[in-house]
Amino acid sequence: MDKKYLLTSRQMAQFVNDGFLRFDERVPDDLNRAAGAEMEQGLLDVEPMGVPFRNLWKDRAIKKVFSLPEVQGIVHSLVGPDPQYDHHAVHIVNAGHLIGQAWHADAIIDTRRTHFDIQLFYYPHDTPREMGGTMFLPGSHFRRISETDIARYQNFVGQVPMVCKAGTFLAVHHGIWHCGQPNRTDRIRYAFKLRLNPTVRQVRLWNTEGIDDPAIPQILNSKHKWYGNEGRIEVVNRIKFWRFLTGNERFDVLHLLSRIENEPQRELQAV
Ligand SMILES: O=C(O)CCC(=O)C(=O)O
Ligand SMILES: [Fe+2]
Repeated sequence: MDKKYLLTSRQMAQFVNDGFLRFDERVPDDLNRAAGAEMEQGLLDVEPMGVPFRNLWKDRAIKKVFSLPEVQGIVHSLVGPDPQYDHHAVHIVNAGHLIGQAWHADAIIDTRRTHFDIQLFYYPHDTPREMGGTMFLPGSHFRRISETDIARYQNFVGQVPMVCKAGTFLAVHHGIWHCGQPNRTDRIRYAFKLRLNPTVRQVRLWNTEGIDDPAIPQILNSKHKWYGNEGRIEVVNRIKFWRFLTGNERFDVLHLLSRIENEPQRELQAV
């Protein structure tokens, strides 16, 4: 894998913070059209969970999308070089469908704290706001919920609708909260979601040149507004995740984790 396609340490830190990374207009138009046609025509069958992703959809345009060097570099950086197919879905929101989907996280019956799957969301055509887009909540991925536990919420400060041009995709942590938005246009909206499982330990899989960049603790300490008073808990979650990703068990930000790890065992005797 050519290093230039791998994520940088700053991008990884941003992924740790937000639970996703966004890549705008990366897929060429002819491929967008061909992949979009495969979605419209229902040509992309569900495959058995756990098969190597490399073996799937060999003659399909969608496979060409996921074989673009940049996409491969992103996948490699997050789940390694040879991930497993978990499932995919072609998300279809009909023209004039005015009901928003409930906030949820996908397929979470999951007690893992550090190991993670990714979901790639790919938008083959322009998705203006009136078409909805998928709404995402940055920084929600550590708050593990079971499917639609959060469905009673409507809007969050800092939520981000995927308003984008054709050929845009996101790489998302599996815990992220999201929901499909109403489609007020007279065109059907398509979005493709692919979930991949790692087959290797997710440690230093990206371009780690900038791993000691002093900007990283600052990135990891930036809070999302919707956290309210609980911002520091999320920074602790990020520190733990960064330790897992880097293998550096001493990494800390503002002494937050080393303070709570301080449990001295030495007993002094009164004289
Ligand atoms: O339609 C969308 O943009 C998202 C749909 C979704 O998240 C789902 O059905 O699980
Ligand atoms: Fe979903």
